Amino acid sequence: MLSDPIVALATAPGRSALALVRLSGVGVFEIAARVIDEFVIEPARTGRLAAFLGPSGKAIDRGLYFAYPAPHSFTGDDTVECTCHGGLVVPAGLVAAFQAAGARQALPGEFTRRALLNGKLDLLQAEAIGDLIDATATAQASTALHQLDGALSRRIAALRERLLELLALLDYEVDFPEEDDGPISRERITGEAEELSADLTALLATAPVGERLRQGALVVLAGRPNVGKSSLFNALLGTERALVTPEPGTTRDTIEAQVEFEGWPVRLADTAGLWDAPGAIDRMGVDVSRRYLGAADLVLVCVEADGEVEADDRELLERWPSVLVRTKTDRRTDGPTDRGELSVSAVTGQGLDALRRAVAARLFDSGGQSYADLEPMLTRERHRVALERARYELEEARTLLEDEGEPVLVAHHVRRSSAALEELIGVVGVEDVLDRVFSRFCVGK
Ligand SMILES: Nc1nc2c(ncn2[C@@H]2O[C@H](COP(=O)(O)OP(=O)(O)O)[C@@H](O)[C@H]2O)c(=O)[nH]1
Ligand SMILES: [Mg+2]
Repeated sequence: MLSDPIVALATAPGRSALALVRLSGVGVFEIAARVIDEFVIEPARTGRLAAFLGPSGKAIDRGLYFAYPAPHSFTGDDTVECTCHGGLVVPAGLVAAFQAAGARQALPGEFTRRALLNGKLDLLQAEAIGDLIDATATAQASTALHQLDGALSRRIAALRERLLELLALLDYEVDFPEEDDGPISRERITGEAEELSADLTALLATAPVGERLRQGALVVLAGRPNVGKSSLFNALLGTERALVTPEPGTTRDTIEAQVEFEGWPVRLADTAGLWDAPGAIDRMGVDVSRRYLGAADLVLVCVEADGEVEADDRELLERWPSVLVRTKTDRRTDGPTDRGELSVSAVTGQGLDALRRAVAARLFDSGGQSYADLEPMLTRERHRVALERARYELEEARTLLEDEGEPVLVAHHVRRSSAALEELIGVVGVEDVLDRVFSRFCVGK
């Protein structure tokens, strides 16, 4: 049912000072009155201290509750939130009491889904809630918050509005075809279509960095054995994750870890590197390295400070998006390294901050300006695919316009372009899109 009463623990289960239990749907105030001692709705949205009672009337806990009469709640339906003590017993007991009183356990993302159906937020904002919760780096969180705030939604809505205006101009031409140079000139229509197409393209250009930002950029350490890749990996992580020995070929499997460079999300990978491996296992390690190189957003090609950049290294530098990193600078005796080269020591920590800064800038900056300042950004494949479809349909319309095609046909493509944007925001209830988006949510969201 669309708004039957649902209940869930909104905070992470386990040991904690407090926990939040959320109840929403039609009839939740009656259900709340069976569990919360002396429950009152008014004054709304105001915390009141009360005893929470189990089905037998025995107290489960004492805590605060808030009543949110519709439509002034997160979901848009009548809602009650209870703050109780944390841990394994009390929150579970409270959820069970609400279930015994007539609510059902919520499905993953069901609260947010209702908020969407009640027009409290759109699909882009709903996704942003998930991204904000899943963020591991500050830049991810601020982008998600911006999207939750409606920045991307407003941009998409404005584009859609202009497509609808274009449609109105075309309709006018359908209705009054004889007015050759009537109030609306063809130039005006083609000019507007061209501008719109350019704006769609500009927004699409944010997708690579936006998706990289949401998922974390993959940075791969590569280079010949023993140049200090694993040591650098550990130093950047601040823990001894990868094994380090003076023996070549210590690293076989690729190890990946989530780190933050200057607030930006990076997935750092330590590889075996590419080399003429003697044994079967070593060769498997080299194969894995190769796959990682193919997926990398940036490859750090490591060469010892007093070593030569050899043919293998040069090949890596030419083939992949990469930077040369000079390692073990503490051992170098003959003065500073070449300017513009990154040089680090895993032993002294020298150059690590500069490396983090340079990598973050390379991955997330554009001409000195951080991509995050050029918000809003497309952060998901779903966004990119929808926008590509919108642009494709608009291009079809433009081709027809140039060929003096039928305005009805042109309008058809403009309408499809606008429909792609509507699906993106969730204006039209495309159930399977909703299912896909919400299946990744946790219960209580
Ligand atoms: N002096 C010095 N030795 C290092 C440094 N980084 C790595 N090493 C040494 O170089 C050897 C190989 O290091 P390792 O990280 O396993 O290299 P990998 O094979 O490229 O992963 C080990 O004996 C390390 O102790 C460094 O910054 N300074
Ligand atoms: Mg290693």
